[in-house]
Amino acid sequence: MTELSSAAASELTTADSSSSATASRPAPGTQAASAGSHGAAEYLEGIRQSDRTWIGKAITLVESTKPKDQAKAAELIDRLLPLGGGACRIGVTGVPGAGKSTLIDALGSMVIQQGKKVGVLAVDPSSSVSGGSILGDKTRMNSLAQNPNAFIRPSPTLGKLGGATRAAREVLLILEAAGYGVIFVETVGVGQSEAVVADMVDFFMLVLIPGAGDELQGIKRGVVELADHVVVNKAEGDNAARSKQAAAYYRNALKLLTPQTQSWQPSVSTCSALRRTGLEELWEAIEQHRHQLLESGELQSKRRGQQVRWMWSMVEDRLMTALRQDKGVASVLDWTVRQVSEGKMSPPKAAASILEKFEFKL
Ligand SMILES: Nc1nc2c(ncn2[C@@H]2O[C@H](COP(=O)(O)OP(=O)(O)O)[C@@H](O)[C@H]2O)c(=O)[nH]1
Ligand SMILES: [Mg+2]
Repeated sequence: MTELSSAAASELTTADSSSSATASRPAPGTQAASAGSHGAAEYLEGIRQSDRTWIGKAITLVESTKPKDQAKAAELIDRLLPLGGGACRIGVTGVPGAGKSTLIDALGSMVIQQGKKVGVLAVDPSSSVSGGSILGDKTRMNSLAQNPNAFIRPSPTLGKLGGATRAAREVLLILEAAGYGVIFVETVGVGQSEAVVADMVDFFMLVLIPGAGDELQGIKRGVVELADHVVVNKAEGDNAARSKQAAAYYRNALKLLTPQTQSWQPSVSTCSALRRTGLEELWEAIEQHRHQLLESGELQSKRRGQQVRWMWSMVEDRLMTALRQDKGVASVLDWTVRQVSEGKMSPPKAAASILEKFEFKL
């Protein structure tokens, strides 16, 4: 197995971490006041010390929709950026029931035994509707939930994907700055969430189960194209042979696609998350991928691209939030929507009249 050297890891950080040290260094946990009254420096120090209480508080802060909290969160993120970048970020997608959480639990436990700390977050656009999946995930990650070297954080969606994206990226950075060397981001294969998650991780894997006949059941082709690795799970007992067939099918299918990165041809393996078999091979693929992309410089350029897209998604997010809150826009919105739906006004004209009313202020 290739171990990521610390020099290579620090190559990925965007700035000199010594410049991020803050003037005030209060002892974490000694502040009695409410979370809202803390300064960014206090959060920063707590995170640097990997204090779970402070990590939790910081996550609550970045997930907050209050403008005051958002300003503080932005400052915190600014200070955290130089501390981040060292973790191996792994995205995990697949249909509900494929075994993603079970696999993260098994793989996470394995890498903790190698001396690493593991963070897990979930981006689940359906949880605002179903409300129950978060609890489900926790019960499926029994080993990690009890492990002091693991931090599991289900990410609330704030009702829309944009909000989930923003918070998830920031939570990832908090965990990374707190010294979590391996971070898993789980997402269900719904809507655009896979693409969003693929754009915040280094390695994106698709978890499949050997399907009856149609190997592409429930999986959109676009998701396969995003994958750096396809793992066929539940490959045990009666399923073992079918899993091998499915793996062979995907090996061929992936050869026909243009790889996302020049230095990595997507790989395929089988495993049983339940029996904990095939995990070494899977981890080997993750490390190999990391090694190749570091060597070629593609990991750095990939992350640079992600940072720029993160910026644009925040711009879009804030513009849309401001637009929805704008009084002038609100005064014409319902009427305009009705005009368009009744065919009395063209969509371009309606868009223009909404934007005319919009007065953007930060
Ligand atoms: N037989 C078998 N069942 C598994 C395996 N991995 C997960 N499961 C089961 O599949 C169900 C869904 O697992 P879960 O991890 O919650 O799937 P997720 O929705 O993709 O996160 C649970 O009942 C698991 O126990 C496996 O390797 N073999
Ligand atoms: Mg799950």
